[in-house]
Amino acid sequence: MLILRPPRIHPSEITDEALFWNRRLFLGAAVGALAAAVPSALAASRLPAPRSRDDELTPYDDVTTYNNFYEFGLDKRDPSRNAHTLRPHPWTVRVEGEVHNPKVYDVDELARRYPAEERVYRLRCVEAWSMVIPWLGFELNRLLKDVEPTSHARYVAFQTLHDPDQMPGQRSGVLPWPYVEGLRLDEAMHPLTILVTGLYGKPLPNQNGAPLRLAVPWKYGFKSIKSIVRIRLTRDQPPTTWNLAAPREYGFYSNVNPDVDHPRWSQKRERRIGELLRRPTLMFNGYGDQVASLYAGMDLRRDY
Ligand SMILES: Nc1nc2c(c(=O)[nH]1)N[C@H]1C(S)=C(S)[C@@H](COP(=O)(O)O)O[C@H]1N2
Ligand SMILES: [Mo]
Repeated sequence: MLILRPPRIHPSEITDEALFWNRRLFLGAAVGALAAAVPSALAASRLPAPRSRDDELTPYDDVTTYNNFYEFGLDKRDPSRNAHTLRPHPWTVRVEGEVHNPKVYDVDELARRYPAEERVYRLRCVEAWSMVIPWLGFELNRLLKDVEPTSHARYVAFQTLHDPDQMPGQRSGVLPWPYVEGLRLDEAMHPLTILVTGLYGKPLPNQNGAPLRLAVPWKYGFKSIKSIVRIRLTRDQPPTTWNLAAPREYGFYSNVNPDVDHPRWSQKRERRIGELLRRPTLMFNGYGDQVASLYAGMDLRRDY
């Protein structure tokens, strides 16, 4: 993300705000085309897919070949080329810290315990591109309730695997390893926050963060940490990788916000992968109805 240049916005691309808000539609009715791609066992638990032309699913090929996963290189194509060295099975995830009931889960056990449902979410990268992805996963709050947070738990810290043999990019110094992320406990408990185990009705490809990654759709994509091995409940706000790398540019909250520009480029508009013209970025990535109350009274310019 550090290496990107600001997108140039041509005046002709700017949509009139009122027109845009009228056009805006929420994810709602089912899309028939997807059904064919989803095994029948999964189809039963399927949630609504986009109804709007504005939110067509990003093709599988783009979702799986245009990735950010610096453990496998910096180019968007690198993860799909290089992530075969990752061995997502067997895999364990520790859940620990300020909990009464710490656990070590095997991912297969997790999958049995929390059957996957489909969630179609917009993913908005801080680099000002976006995708619409049919994830498979389950609400993180289910796992957190299971381990019984203590009254001191206020944040949740996440950590990616640290193994340069499986993740060769960790031999470079582009970021401090392992990749870490964090949420406030109420954000982590929010029903939109999911642990992802698949996409397009299939197991999660390595380049998308197999076997388990986060999806927090109202935040910039880098909050959605991949290939998680540890989840730790904490009293204090945990460090996060991009904040460590460039604190002025990447805050802890990183809510999608068209009114708070990145110091080196605008966040007002975005390019939906597969489209030519940029579209306006929505506050909280369009999920404001559901999440704005989490930030009542906060100054989102200060807490960026
Ligand atoms: N461990 C780890 N997680 C990560 C990243 C990364 O480099 N390493 N990149 C983040 C960024 S910047 C984005 S935009 C999303 C991209 O997810 P996708 O490749 O599945 O679209 O993953 C996030 N999770
Ligand atoms: Mo990103």
